[in-house]
Amino acid sequence: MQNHTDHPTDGSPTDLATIAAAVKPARLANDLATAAQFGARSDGGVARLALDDSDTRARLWLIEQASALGAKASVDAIGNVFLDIPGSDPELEPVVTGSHLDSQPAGGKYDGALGVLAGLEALRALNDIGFTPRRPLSLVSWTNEEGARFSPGTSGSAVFCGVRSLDETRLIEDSDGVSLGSALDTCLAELDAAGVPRRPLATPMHAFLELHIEQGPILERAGAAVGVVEGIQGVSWFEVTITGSANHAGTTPRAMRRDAFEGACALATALREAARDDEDRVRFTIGKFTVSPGSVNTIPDHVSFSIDLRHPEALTLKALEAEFNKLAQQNWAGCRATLTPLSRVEPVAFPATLTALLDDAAQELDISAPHLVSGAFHDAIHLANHCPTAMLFVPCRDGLSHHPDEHTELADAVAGTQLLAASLASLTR
Ligand code: HGY
Ligand code: MN
Ligand code: MN
Repeated sequence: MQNHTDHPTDGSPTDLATIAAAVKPARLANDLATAAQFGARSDGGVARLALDDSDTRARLWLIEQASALGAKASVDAIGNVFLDIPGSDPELEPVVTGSHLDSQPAGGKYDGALGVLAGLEALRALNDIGFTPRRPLSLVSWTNEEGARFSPGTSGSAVFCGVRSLDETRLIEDSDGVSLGSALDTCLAELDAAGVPRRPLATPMHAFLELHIEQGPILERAGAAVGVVEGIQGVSWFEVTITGSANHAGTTPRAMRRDAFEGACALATALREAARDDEDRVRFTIGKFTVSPGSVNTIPDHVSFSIDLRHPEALTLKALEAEFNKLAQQNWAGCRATLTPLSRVEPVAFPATLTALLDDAAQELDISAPHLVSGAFHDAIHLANHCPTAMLFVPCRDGLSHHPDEHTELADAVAGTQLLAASLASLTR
């Protein structure tokens, strides 16, 4: 097996084992603990919603950390923060790693943050051993991956890659009516005040690598510390509304009712039934459900709920969407329903050339890293159409995520970071 060695400016060979050994577990643990303070919840979880004050402060902290090792910070028009390390050949396209700092409202310490901080630790480790990349090397933190405050998610990477327009994205509003654009301008003003220069969108990249927690049970069950991700399943988000008529809860006979809650429950059950598959590969979730006018003694006239639908095959996803559209056109307890698509991202497969490089590095570091497909979406789903892209996963306890108890063993986080650092070094040659 070819030994991936590289010669930093001082001429000493840098094999992958030396790079991996330069990763410092205590430094990574300390960064994870510090980042978790931005938007810390009393139950040990994190609430760092996209472009809120905690998110902005976390970005400024990250910029400070990376600038201390010579990285140049910059920010683009959708708020993606880049930290660039120059290469010995600055004309070459950069190798980029990163993830997101925003969290779910009742999120964990690792979703997104681990990918950003593993990237920071990789830069530090390479810096500590005097490794000068030939290609520039960048760390990025993408804006609004989660979509919990501003839906849909992956705004930063989607706008960066030209998949969605900046102007349309700025108009998205949160549940308080605050637009993404106004929250973004507040965040950008802080970064401007800190002297962070602007940069263009869609800058070319040689490759993008993202480390992330698996957010599922596969790696833990396999007893693996790291996984090489081959692709990401497709995802479609919808909003369903049911319109009936409000009336008095006590006086209105059943025959006269057009109860939007009754209609919504019947439709939700029918949609769930349509999504039920024997192989348990379809992922169907109703995560938000609102009833109005929301009074104990008034029959609801408006109900809306969200649908998150996922599958690794584009055709199956399409067939289910068609089935959902048919169901929404039926009459539900005398009420009318609408099914509005909010976002749709096709499944992506990562290039075998890149996953093979990760396999080689894992083998050289004696890390066993099984392959798997991601059930969760990530910013890599858009980067996959911008440049050669792949991901590394580390397990999380009981596969739990999007939950305050989300946890990844430090040893697994370190193994993933070591493989990331080694793979970045190989790619920047
Ligand atoms: O929803 C997702 O798949 C991602 O974790 N935001
Ligand atoms: Mn994530
Ligand atoms: Mn997430």
